[in-house]
Amino acid sequence: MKKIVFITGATAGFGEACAYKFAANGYDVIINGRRKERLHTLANALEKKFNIAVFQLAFDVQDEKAVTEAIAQLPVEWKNIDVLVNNAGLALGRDFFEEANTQDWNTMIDTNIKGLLYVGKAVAACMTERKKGHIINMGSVAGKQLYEKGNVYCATKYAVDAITQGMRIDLLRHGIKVTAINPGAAETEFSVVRFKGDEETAKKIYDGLKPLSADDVADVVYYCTTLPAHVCINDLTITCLQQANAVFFNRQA
Ligand code: NDP
Ligand code: 8X3
Repeated sequence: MKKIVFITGATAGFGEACAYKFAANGYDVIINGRRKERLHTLANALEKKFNIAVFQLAFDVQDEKAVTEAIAQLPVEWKNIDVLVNNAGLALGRDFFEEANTQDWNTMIDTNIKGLLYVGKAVAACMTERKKGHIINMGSVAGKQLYEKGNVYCATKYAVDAITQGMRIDLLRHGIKVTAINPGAAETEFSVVRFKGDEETAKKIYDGLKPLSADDVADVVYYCTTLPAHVCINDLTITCLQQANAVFFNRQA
């Protein structure tokens, strides 16, 4: 029987790369994001290339009702979710604390913390029934260390770290694996979103670096799911060679 992976934030970046990686390895894939057109295009590409089935679930992870209803209404055969990649998230702004926009804070908190919780809870309910499954939460090096002007984005990723630990403890009795993946700088749409469409500023983040790619991260996410049933990676941090942690980089001129 084919395995099923559910990926949030699959319309770009890590989520999209994970969809390709899991599909290439024979998984049927549930893909989520808000941009329906991108979901359609991705679903068609995956079905054609890998001869697998794709289920599209367009919703905003911030909307608790939409999340709960979408997952509750999955056809029964799609509820046998083996892996959740709880990845949807964003940074908005990079500002000193006293200058930051509180609406940016609200959106980051609602997406990165509350959205991850809503999806995690709804999918965990499918997994506890079967007494198996693997939840992979997308953290960040920003959840391990603070950097200047990182304030609330970093706080949301510290929360992902704490939530991952809490989920692992509470889901222990159900035999469900829970993993946090914590990438460093990776060139996706992340910085363009953070800087609200300012592509020039976004590009500067990667000046002098060969950053991680979305595929690098997807390879690591997939690897975590390939280990024997009794082995669980709890927490995995991945950076490019030129990054030591959230703060220190060795940029080349
Ligand atoms: P991208 O901007 O490339 O992709 C983000 C994805 O999240 C998109 O598919 C977007 O889809 C989705 N998304 C955002 N908000 C929502 C929402 N409210 N509801 C549903 N989907 C949403 O960024 P990355 O792939 O880089 O980021 C993915 C995750 O990785 C995030 O959690 C981010 O914090 C984390 N991360 C990123 C790093 C980086 O350097 N790139 C490093 C460490 C962690 P849509 O707009 O269609 O809804
Ligand atoms: C994304 C990586 O360093 O921009 O979580 O916060 S960083």
